[in-house]
Amino acid sequence: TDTHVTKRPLTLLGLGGMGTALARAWLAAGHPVTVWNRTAAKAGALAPHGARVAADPAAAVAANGLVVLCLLDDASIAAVLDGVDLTGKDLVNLTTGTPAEGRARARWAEERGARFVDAGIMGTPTMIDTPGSGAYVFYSGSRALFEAHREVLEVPAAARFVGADPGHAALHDVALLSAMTGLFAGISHAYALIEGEDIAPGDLSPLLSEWLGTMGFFVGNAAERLTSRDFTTGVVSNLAMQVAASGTLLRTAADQGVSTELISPYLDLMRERLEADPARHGAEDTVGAITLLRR
Ligand code: FVH
Repeated sequence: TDTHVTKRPLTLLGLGGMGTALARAWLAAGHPVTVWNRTAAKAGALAPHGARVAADPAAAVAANGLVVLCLLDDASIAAVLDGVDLTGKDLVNLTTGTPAEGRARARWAEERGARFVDAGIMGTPTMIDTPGSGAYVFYSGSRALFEAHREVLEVPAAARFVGADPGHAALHDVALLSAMTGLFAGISHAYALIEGEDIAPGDLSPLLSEWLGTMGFFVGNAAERLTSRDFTTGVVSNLAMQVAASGTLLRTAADQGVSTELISPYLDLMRERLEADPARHGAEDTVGAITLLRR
């Protein structure tokens, strides 16, 4: 059988690095894909791979019921789709945005007669359609839309539906990216400490990887304590000790001539929690400091 007539068609708006990787994945899987991109050459480059190139966003949207957006940001969605008839369309927004933008975009789509899911891509273009890469996509919003197109959506990367609130895909995305940012900050500080010493970055690298893997227990520990609100039972390394030990981190940085700007905010938060009630919080797990962040 000809897979091109049995696979479900879709439209993709936005052919940057990520959009092009997605288009190639759907085309390789035999889905008819109609594409449009502001810079026409990027759309033209996909024609030899089987893409149908639309002349403008309106024509691209009119071509199929399923319309996928992979643009730079929320503002570019407005620039591309304002004035385009979205009645009866199923919009899947793979453009990275904030939870508030996801919710506002869902209302905007509903007002125009379209169903909507927002999404957050956890992966880079090179991880798309690459078995074992670990890439996946968070989706939230219309479950009916998601279930109707699940098979198509799972072609480029695995799909994880995280609820009916259209802001929750972005919230999951940003939560994970924020954790990654702190992790990268800590790793950057560690490498800065050894610069100029007779320790090769390549020698520290496996030690860092191993240590961060071991310390990954903090993720589950924090979840359990934030759920139970019990910061005291079974504490292994208490806050008083951690704050005292943080002096060693700060003095070592000073001795090595390294700025503490990447690690100080977290150390300051632990100290603030301790100083609020040393007798009580000193014996707690450091997870309690998280409660100070919602100010
Ligand atoms: N690339 C990555 O590693 C990350 C992985 C996680 C998800 N992000 C998000 O995915 C969205 C698209 O990212 P991208 O990598 O494709 O980004 P670019 O290569 O910069 O392409 C941007 C596309 O958006 C078009 N565009 C921008 N502004 C406008 C506008 N005002 N009107 C119409 N189109 C616009 C741009 O068109 P052109 O420059 O080729 O003409 C590209 O198609 C993004 O949200 C990431 O945060 C990627």
